[in-house]
Amino acid sequence: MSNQENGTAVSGVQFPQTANFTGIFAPSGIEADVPRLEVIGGAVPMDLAGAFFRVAPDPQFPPLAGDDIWFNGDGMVSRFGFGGGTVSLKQRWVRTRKFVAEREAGKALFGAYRNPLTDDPAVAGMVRSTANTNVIVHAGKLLALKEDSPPVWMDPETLETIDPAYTFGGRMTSETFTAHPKIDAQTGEMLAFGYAARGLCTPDMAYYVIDAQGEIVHEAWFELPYYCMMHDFAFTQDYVVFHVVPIVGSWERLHARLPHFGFDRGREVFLGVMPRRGQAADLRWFRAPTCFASHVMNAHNVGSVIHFDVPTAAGNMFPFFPDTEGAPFDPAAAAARMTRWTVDMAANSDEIRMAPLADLVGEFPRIDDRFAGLANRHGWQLVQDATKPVDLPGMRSATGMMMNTLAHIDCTTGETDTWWVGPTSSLQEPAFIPRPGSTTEGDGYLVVIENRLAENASRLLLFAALELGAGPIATLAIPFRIRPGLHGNWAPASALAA
Ligand code: V55
Ligand code: FE
Repeated sequence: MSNQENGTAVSGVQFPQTANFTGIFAPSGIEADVPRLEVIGGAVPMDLAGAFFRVAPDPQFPPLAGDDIWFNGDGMVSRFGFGGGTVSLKQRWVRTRKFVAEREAGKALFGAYRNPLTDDPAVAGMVRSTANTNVIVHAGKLLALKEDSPPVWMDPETLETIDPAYTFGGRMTSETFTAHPKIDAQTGEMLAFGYAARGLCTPDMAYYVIDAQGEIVHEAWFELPYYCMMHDFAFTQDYVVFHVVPIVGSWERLHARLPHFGFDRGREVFLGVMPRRGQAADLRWFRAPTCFASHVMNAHNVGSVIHFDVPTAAGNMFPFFPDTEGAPFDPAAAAARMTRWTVDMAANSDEIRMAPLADLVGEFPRIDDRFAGLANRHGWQLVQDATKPVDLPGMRSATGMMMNTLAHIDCTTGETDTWWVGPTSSLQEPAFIPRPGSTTEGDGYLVVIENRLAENASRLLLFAALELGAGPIATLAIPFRIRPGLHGNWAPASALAA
């Protein structure tokens, strides 16, 4: 239960006393096996069987450069195992090539986020994955993902790392694989892409269809309008949809030791649409004036018309990837609201139409994943409700990444239902858990980690997914602090046994 296992002492670790390494962002470094979390309120449904996996950046060593961004920490995977009304917790660092090399050296060898020019020459050419962005089960494998590298294959029961650079039996020739692959519940297929697929800062994209058995059965290669952070995408029954937003990067930036990415307000936004089994020649680009969108809620098509639902902001959401022209970060422009982007493959126009779906400010949208690619009625997301008080030293309102509210959106009416976590906590991204035996959209639960900021502690909360306002149906204490994470997914017991 420490970062000293396997005999290599990690002593004298001293992290920088910067905002990225203190308070809620203090590294955790805790690998743990907790057989049963204490239920301190409500009850966990007896029939819930499966696991909620999530991952957080959690640096093993102090950074080479003296400070570092949150996005660059080593992936630490948490596995909340549900069964018989109890929840266990297992937490392990992913044994990436980076993690193993640095543990052997007893210090950091890799430098700045996505800048190999800042690495120790000893690791030149090594896969740089931190595997810190998402974890998802497909075809019996737990994949820990970082969008600059191939997946890391882990055992979904033990969290043992099996292959630190999994290439689907050599079939994947892209150098990278997205952290946001999508699973089509109707077919069991996983749809995915890699950008910078032929090397860092290249505009090359590879698109893959992976069947329910985990075999790559289709691929397509094409070029982006410009190199940028291709963080997420969407699919519909008939199409895949790629949004291109101006978080741009270049070798010039890397040589200048600037952050890999910066926001370029001078560039247009594009939406690429391609049939699911299409090739580059079938891909069509639509365009809109500059804006920013990251995580997609869902998409669907009605014939040739594609609806793509995504929290959309006027400007940059990431202060650590600054404006390329030096404009100061603008929190108002960073506010994202759920927006429907609509394009028509049969139209002559290449316009992207945009219309609001809800007036909440926030991010991290989720759906009942059984309805991915279909017209979903229900959506959930985190919200920054700036009207609610914050009772923490140094913080006056719910700005920045201070997600203080969980929301349900009825996409057919625009109505919302919210639950505020209180003045001393924030929330991590939720995941939807279907109620065992149910097939109706939204029939299930939301699982979410609460950051208890005043006491540096964490809890696991379970909600009835369509009754958020009623508060959690179960509250579980976690005996140590869980570092803020990015993404995670539920896998039912049947998917773990496969
Ligand atoms: C994101 C997170 C990343 C990353 C790129 O939008 C994008 C989130 C945790 O790392 O490398
Ligand atoms: Fe993400």
